[in-house]
Amino acid sequence: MEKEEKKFLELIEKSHNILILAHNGPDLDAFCSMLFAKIVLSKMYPKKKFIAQVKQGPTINLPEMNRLSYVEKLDSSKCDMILVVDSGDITICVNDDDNVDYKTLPVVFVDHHNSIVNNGDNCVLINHHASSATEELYMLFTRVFGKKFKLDNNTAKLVQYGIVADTGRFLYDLTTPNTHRVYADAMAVAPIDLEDFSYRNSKFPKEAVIAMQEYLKTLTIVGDMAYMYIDRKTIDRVEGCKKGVGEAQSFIRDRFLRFIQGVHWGFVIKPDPKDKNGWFISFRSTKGYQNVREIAEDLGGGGHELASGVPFKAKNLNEVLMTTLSVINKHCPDIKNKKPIYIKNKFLKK
Ligand SMILES: [Mn+2]
Repeated sequence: MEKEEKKFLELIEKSHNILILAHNGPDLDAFCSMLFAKIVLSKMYPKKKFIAQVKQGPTINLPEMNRLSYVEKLDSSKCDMILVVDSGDITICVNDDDNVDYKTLPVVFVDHHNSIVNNGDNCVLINHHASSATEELYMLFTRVFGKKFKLDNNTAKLVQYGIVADTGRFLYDLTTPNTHRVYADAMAVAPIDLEDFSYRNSKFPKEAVIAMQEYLKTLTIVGDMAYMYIDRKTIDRVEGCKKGVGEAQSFIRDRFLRFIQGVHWGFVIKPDPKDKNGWFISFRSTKGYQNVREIAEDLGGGGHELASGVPFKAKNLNEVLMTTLSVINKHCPDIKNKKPIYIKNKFLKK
């Protein structure tokens, strides 16, 4: 057992009420790992209370999701320990108006992301860079509880959902042989219906269609790159646009942009709703094509070779677009010499 794991057990044994948290705007792996932790730890320590607080629920039905505690503000006042899953950074889990005393209470993080943040001396970090927080927790429980830890039908399903969600059905590089081994263990207990899950998990709200239409109007293809954007003015002008803009952006970015024949990479732009001079540029690419991390870094952002992003400050969309295109031209000389095809680009015609 590693010293962090020993510390984790020591802290739980000393505590009575343990608050379980995940990052803001939790994704499926965050919900699954919160529930997984709560169910397993409650069974191991029946006299202790484990409270998994959330402000919103998951978008699909998960086993035992009624065991999440819905709150308006996160509150640690009745707790003597905090367990954070699927994040290694407390500041993305707790907002200023929450009542979480993470500066004095002991905090244990069970995370799998690459970014390592120093949260303070009262914090313990367990992170082996697994595919998902659920895989990370499964390995942790196996190591610290040994044979006493056993999956039941519900926890087996949570493990599978978490892994499938974070690996995109085993497509992403973070899938390892161990990910498959853990998945197989869980599947042997109670398999989930992967087909049905993927179908439900790819749904988007009706409202997103309005913003999607606005994105599509701006589609521009230059060589093997494509881009789309939405302006603040459009969001304000077009009725119903605001509500679905976030979902529309992820759909356009992840499921449309690179799927146009001849297009292998590109970017989408959207305004930051909290800052009138703030914008987000998101790049996506396909293996074997453009390294979009270099471009994002040059614009002041970062990320991975095939998925990167930039928070950008500019007075208007034109400035964001022109800066982005000039950085792209610098990195990709062939793009520079290609003539853009505007699908319906009112913005540039002006
Ligand atoms: Mn995760």
